[in-house]
Amino acid sequence: MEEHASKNGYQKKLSVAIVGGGLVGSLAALFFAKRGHDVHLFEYREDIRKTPQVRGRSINLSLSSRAWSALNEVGLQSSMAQHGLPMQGRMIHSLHGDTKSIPYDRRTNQCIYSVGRKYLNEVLLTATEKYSNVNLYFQHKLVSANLEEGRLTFLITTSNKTVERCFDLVVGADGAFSTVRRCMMKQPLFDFSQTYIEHGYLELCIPPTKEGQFAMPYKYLHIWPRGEFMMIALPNQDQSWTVTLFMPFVKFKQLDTPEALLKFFNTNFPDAIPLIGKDKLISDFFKGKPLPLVSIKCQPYHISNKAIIVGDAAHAMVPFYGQGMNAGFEDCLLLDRLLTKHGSKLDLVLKEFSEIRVKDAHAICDLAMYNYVEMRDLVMRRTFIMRKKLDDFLHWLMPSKWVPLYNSVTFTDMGYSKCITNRKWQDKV
Ligand code: FAD
Ligand code: EGU
Repeated sequence: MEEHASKNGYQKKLSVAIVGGGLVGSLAALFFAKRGHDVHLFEYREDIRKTPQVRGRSINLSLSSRAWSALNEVGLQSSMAQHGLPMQGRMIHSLHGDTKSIPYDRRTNQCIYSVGRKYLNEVLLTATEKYSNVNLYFQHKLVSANLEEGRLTFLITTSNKTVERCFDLVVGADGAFSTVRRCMMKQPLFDFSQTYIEHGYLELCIPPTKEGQFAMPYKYLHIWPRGEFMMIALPNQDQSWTVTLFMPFVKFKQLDTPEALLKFFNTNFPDAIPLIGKDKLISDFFKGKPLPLVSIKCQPYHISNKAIIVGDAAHAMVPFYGQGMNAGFEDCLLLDRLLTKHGSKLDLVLKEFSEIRVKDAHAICDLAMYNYVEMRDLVMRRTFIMRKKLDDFLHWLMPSKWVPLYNSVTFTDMGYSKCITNRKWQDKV
């Protein structure tokens, strides 16, 4: 077998299959390419660089520290930073239309960034093509696998033919409904659980003003918290906003006429109607259909020295912490660090990955779910706002000792489970 130099002595050159060319799969491909391995990335869909924006799946996402750390490692931090739109705080819209902003980090002015999913995916895929050791295969759908042997079977959707190939390592980055994970589930002692929440989400759009400007202050993540219903808006590069409406499916069903929809918005989000525009609200709402939100936990994340799952395939979470992609990117970074630590001893790499990652991934799944419940029940309660203010005050007083929960999740690389331990200590105080 071919060998090449690495920081950690000599490493075997591996043939690595990445299943899924979404955000996490394309980043994983970059990390393995950088190490000089033979990388083969298989994606079910067409090359997104050749297709227009599709509806469904969130159009833009918030990117924070953990994602930046990973992008930095593959040299993409600066190009993404130029493109992303910084959000320095949340802007909360009350029922009466007045707004209040709460900065993310009063002390050091750290921001989170809004980036387009499609753009980020395109940048990552294009970056992989700079490496001659990367091969991209679109319209290749994994249909079955023998993971112990690293053997994968793909359906080529353009010709309806199947191909079978063998790899040293299989990386499953095929999303919440992962086929790689389904194959892992045949293993004894594999834990799995999934929960759908009663809320679905639907995306709307606030277009730019006539003058081509943002219709709302753009350095913020905008929130309309209404207990049972909630809207969140993130800015886009073209001066528009993507607004995500979260609401129980039964409620979506009740809004079955334009009149019912307008009445609902008049009651709950009156200030959003002129921003979106009456006609556009009606047409966009009835064009789309609400999509489900699922939380998935499983363990372990690997099989011997042959297969591993990362990103949503390993841990899908509800979006109420803005951490799904951030956590998936952090998976890639951890995997890369373990490859440096253990060299070609893949059995050790994969085993330690599961050991470290399972508890942190379960922690952020729990935090996101807990936040869903909290947003639904008590967002605007006075005690909640008091807690946020006290948290921020103590953080200002002792910046290194007292770090509020959202702050440690969003702006540090502290393990997610440590963030929870930290919070429990603070709750006691
Ligand atoms: P995916 O993006 O699902 O990609 C999986 C890929 O695998 C797809 O391209 C798919 O076509 C392909 N695939 C699937 N099956 C096969 C197969 N059998 N063979 C070959 N290919 C296959 N995260 C954040 O960090 N910040 C946010 O603000 C944020 N907001 C969100 C808002 C909403 C409404 C939702 C739903 C999610 C949000 N997330 C956010 C989470 C984020 O979208 C996901 O965590 C992230 O997309 C996971 O990336 P992934 O590559 O693991 O999976
Ligand atoms: C949901 C959907 C505000 C994008 C949690 C904050 C989210 C995002 C918050 C979506 C909220 C909620 C945090 C960030 C972020 C807040 C956070 C949620 C981005 C606790 C595209 N959440 N999200 N918390 O603090 O830490 O601003 O769809 F409304 S970014 Cl639910 Cl920091």
